[in-house]
Amino acid sequence: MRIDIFCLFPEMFVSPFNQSIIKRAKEQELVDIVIHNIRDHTHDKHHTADDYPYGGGPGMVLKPEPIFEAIEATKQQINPGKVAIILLTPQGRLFSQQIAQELASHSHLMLICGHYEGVDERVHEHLATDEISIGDYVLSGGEPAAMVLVDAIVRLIPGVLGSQTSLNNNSHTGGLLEYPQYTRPQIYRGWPVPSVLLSGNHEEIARWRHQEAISRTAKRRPDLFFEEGKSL
Ligand code: 6GU
Repeated sequence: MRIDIFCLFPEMFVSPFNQSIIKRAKEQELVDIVIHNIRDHTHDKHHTADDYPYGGGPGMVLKPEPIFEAIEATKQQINPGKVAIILLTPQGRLFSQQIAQELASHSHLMLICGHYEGVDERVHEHLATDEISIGDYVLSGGEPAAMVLVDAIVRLIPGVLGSQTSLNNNSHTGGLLEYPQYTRPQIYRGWPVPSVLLSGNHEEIARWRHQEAISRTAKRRPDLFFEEGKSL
């Protein structure tokens, strides 16, 4: 998979993309992540990427030209296959495990990080093919949201994680939160590991874990039970 990210602060990605799973996925050439500075596609002396909003009001708006030109220049370099052009914005559809799975099946993603009061509406209307938000709160820019998407998507690319089972047992994959996990020591500060986990009875253990996942989800995230089309 190839992922191009278009943003104003490319350096923000350096450390997060050079650690852990994403670092390994890049080294194994399972993903190629290219960061672009939108400012490199401005033409004026001051490399202006933003401007005042028409009609007045507070803040600045990202100009359309450098964003269109950055995306078009990159599209030309790469074989003209299907690419999802995703604008990161608090106005987008809410990111979820299901959307991560959907995006993981693409061979090429382009992520545009919004900033300031917003992005010129023509980017929304005529360039982006999708708009995504990572939650109902305001970030000062789309870069952290792009990191969240990349992390959630890259770990789903076949071969990136060690075992497929660690993919399937996670919170949200099956519409439930994950069951509680324990490791050694067996008793820590007087708090014991549930005895069923020491029993060696795999059927019992699976049943206990499923029950825990259900009761935990009901208690902490009752909304997950009432998602459309969901049944337990
Ligand atoms: Cl994608 N961008 C910004 N600026 N704020 C957000 C967001 C995105 N998702 C949630 N809040």
